[in-house]
Amino acid sequence: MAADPAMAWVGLGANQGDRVATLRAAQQALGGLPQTRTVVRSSLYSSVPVAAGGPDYVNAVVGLETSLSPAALLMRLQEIEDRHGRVRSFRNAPRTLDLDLLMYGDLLLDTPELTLPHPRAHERAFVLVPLAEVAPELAIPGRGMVRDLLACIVGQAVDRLDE
Ligand code: PH2
Ligand code: MG
Ligand code: MG
Repeated sequence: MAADPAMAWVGLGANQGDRVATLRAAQQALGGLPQTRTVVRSSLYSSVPVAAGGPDYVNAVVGLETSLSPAALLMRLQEIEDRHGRVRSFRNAPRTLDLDLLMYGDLLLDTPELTLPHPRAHERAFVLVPLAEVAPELAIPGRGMVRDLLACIVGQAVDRLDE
């Protein structure tokens, strides 16, 4: 039985390898997932690592309409990360591809595998700037509207890449 589709938001990041090519390939792969279609994609942005080391990150967000469950979608995200050579070494280690499930509809979830909304999305400009480009009035459940959250952040420069 097909579930009602939900709007899921995925944050994409990379700070190793050909970051732009990887993010573009990942955007394609997300749109190609079963029972899923891409609703909106942000531009790509660069920023220095927050609470982490290594080269600058390239980040973006994608809005998906999906009938995959949160757990099934998370598994698919990890498969795409793995196909792009993701190595899981230490927390916040530099990575070829990071696909974070930021939100799944209005769902609030706190399990060892998955916390929704993403526990740090509301305080990170590298998530909020691309979200504000495509969905400034989106509410992050329990946190507030993207535009308002972004207005509260100081000192996290995020630059849009020319495409
Ligand atoms: N991801 C992290 C840690 N720090 N900093 C930026 N600028 N962009 C990221 O995607 C990022 C980060 C852990 O996933
Ligand atoms: Mg992350
Ligand atoms: Mg991650």
